[in-house]
Amino acid sequence: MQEELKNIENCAIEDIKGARTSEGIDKVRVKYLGKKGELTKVLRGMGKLSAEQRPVIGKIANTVRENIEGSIASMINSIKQEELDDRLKQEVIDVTMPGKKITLGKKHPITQVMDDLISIFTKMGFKVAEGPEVESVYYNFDALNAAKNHPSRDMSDTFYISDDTILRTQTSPVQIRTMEKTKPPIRIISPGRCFRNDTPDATHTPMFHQLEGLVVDEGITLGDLKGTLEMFAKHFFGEHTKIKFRPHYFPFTEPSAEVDATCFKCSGKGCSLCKGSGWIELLGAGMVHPNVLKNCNIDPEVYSGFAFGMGIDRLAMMKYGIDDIRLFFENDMRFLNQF
Ligand code: FA5
Repeated sequence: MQEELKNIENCAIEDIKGARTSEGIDKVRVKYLGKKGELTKVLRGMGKLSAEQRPVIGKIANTVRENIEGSIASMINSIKQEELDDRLKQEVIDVTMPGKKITLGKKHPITQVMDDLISIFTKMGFKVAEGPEVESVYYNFDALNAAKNHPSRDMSDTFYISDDTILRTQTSPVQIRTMEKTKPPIRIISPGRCFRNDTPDATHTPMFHQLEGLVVDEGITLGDLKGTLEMFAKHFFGEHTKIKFRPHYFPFTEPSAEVDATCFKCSGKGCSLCKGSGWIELLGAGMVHPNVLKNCNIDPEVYSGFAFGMGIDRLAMMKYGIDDIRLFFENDMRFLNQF
């Protein structure tokens, strides 16, 4: 039995040396010291030994167990150390390596101009309203007092999705949606995308951006419209900017006007940007037509209002001196990075 115990110890030590992982060591422990392990089996046979032999063999068996346990413990320590060394090697950070360049994104120039406009008008007390880009013919034309035969309704000007659904051609439908939901006093702006079946050229793209403005209250006059737009032009283009109204026609305003500002490049003297006139066209505007107020259940005898709509892309062109609107939408980073 003594022989057998020595043999078990030698085999266990060999197995321990051969185990390279924590799991391997565990298997060895079970193989020799587990319930059905080799050493346990031998110890169970000790009952058959004589009274003199039992303490001698018991002592040897204990020493064998202690030796096996000791080897297992020291092997576990060295395996853990190896595993830690491996991990540290893998996770090592070389602080001398060149860093990865993180390129910061920025807002598209149109979005920057839109943010500027929102900031100017919200300081004047306007709230921002939104409307859908896929719009009904009712909100885009009918409720805005557009005659059934108005040329803008034509397939050649408007993208039709079905007979009564279109991509909105202007932000003006937000006027109706706002007046249906809110009763005066109303003071909103609404920036957003618009779509027209226009052939792309230096000043037209089929998708572009407008900013709508609407004010409705008791006693609103053309003077309020003029004051508001003058304030806007001075903030956007500079303190010395002047504006002028030219009579125009829009179905949803009466009277209607196109509004020009003194050219910010030459201060009204005349240059290549304003084609020598000293003026640059800014936007369309006018007093809200009584029919439009009636369509929204607002009494035109009590309330009056003004509205305006400007092309944001054209304003961005003026502000940055860009002579072709298409540049904004070609996604050329050499162009966009300049803003
Ligand atoms: C309108 O769309 C009116 N809804 C504006 C308005 C609102 C008038 C409220 C009165 C009261 P107009 O069709 O002129 O108006 O368009 C307004 C602006 O949108 C133009 O001055 C121009 O800056 C811009 N615009 C129109 N079509 C295009 C296009 N294809 N590409 C780029 N900008 C465009």
